[in-house]
Amino acid sequence: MLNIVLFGPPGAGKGTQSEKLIEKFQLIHLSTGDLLRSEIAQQTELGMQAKLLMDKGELVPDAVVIGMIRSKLEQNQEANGFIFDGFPRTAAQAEALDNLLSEKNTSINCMLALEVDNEELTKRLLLRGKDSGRADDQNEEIIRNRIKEYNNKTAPLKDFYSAQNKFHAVNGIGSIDEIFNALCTQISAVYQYN
Ligand code: B4P
Repeated sequence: MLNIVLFGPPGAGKGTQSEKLIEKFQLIHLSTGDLLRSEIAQQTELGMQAKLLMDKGELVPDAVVIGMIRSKLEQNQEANGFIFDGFPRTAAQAEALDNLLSEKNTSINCMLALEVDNEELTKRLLLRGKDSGRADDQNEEIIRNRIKEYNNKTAPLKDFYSAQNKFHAVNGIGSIDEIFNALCTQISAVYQYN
């Protein structure tokens, strides 16, 4: 199996690059942001509670996102592997993911971190906000809060994966294809493929 954590601040290009990686490596895409937005669209109880936090740029409780990932792993027992996009975002989520995968006799192969500066992130998200309608992309103050949440709670996960020798940084500025090629080069260093 090939299991990749795609990491980076909001707007770094995780969703964009995930789409290309799942096609090339035939992986299942697990984006907690997409899963939460789908709950919101269906107006479930979970979705309505998550929306209150997401609209402010805050993280949703660990138990909620861990539960969503657990059930997706169970629904995809025969997968070649997974791309975890936007998950884990806290130390508790990273530990839970290691445990869930070890129950399935597998593990994370690598964490690929897209590096993009704050000015570029804000520019990209405000641009997406113009046509996506996403409340969390509309306003600079909310975007700054998302970046703050990332720096406080998510960025420390670099150390968690570095300690396992799984952390690899990739420049997230450039064309989508250039960044994709750089990600594939990193994957080929840890995983044999044709
Ligand atoms: P996510 O949906 O994960 O949102 P994101 O971080 O903003 O998305 P992403 O980084 O994938 O955006 P992309 O670069 O593709 O999370 C939203 C919210 O959900 C969180 O704030 C939180 O509240 C909640 N949540 C999700 N997961 C959670 C978890 N595990 N725990 C707790 N809460 C959780 O796209 C950005 C834009 O950049 C696009 O418009 C794209 O076209 C553009 N772009 C991409 N690559 C580019 C490039 N190379 N050059 C120029 N533009 C580029």
